[in-house]
Amino acid sequence: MKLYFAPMTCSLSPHIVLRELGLAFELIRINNKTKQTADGRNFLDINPKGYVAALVLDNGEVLTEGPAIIQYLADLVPGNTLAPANGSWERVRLQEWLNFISSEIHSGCAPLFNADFPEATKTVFRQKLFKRFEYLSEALAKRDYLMGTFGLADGYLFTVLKWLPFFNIDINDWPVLASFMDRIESRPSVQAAIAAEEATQPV
Ligand SMILES: N[C@@H](CCC(=O)N[C@@H](CS)C(=O)NCC(=O)O)C(=O)O
Repeated sequence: MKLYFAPMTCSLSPHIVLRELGLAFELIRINNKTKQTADGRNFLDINPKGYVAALVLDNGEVLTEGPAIIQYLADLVPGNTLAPANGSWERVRLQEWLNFISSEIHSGCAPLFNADFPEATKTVFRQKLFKRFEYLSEALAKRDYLMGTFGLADGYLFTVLKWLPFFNIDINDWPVLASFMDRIESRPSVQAAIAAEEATQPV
């Protein structure tokens, strides 16, 4: 399998999952501006949507969309603890979290990266995000991980909350979330993924 990624973007989430599961994979960096890949291709030929992450399977199939990729990976390893069994009620709960992270936090952060938006507009998006952080704080005050034990949703949430310093948002304003971030960052898979991304050469 090949994971096309850009450092510290949402592709960190499937990268963490690959390492948690001990799956063999090749990590290929892309330049998200030029869409050139480190293996000499035009990324748009791999994912015409133009964004990471993209997982290329050994049979040539290309899978995109972070929540789909990480569930596919977890299902490759039966009995793993990252995702409840497909078809179970608990799996639906996981999908509820993944959708929340994708649509409310990941997409909620996107406008804050946009240099063309005026500060007043960004404040509206910030306030909406803060409401979501309150909700997450309440959930994580009751348990260390979103589904009780470490799993797919935690790696994804960690990935998107890691962007907050770019927006001058201090995670310490939500102490429960700050502890969550420390907990996830201490995992060997997470440290290895971050180090491996940092060690790649710019394209
Ligand atoms: N819906 C996609 C969104 C992926 C996405 O937002 N990727 C960003 C990085 S976090 C990206 O590569 N943006 C570059 C672009 O859109 O040109 C998913 O959930 O995987």
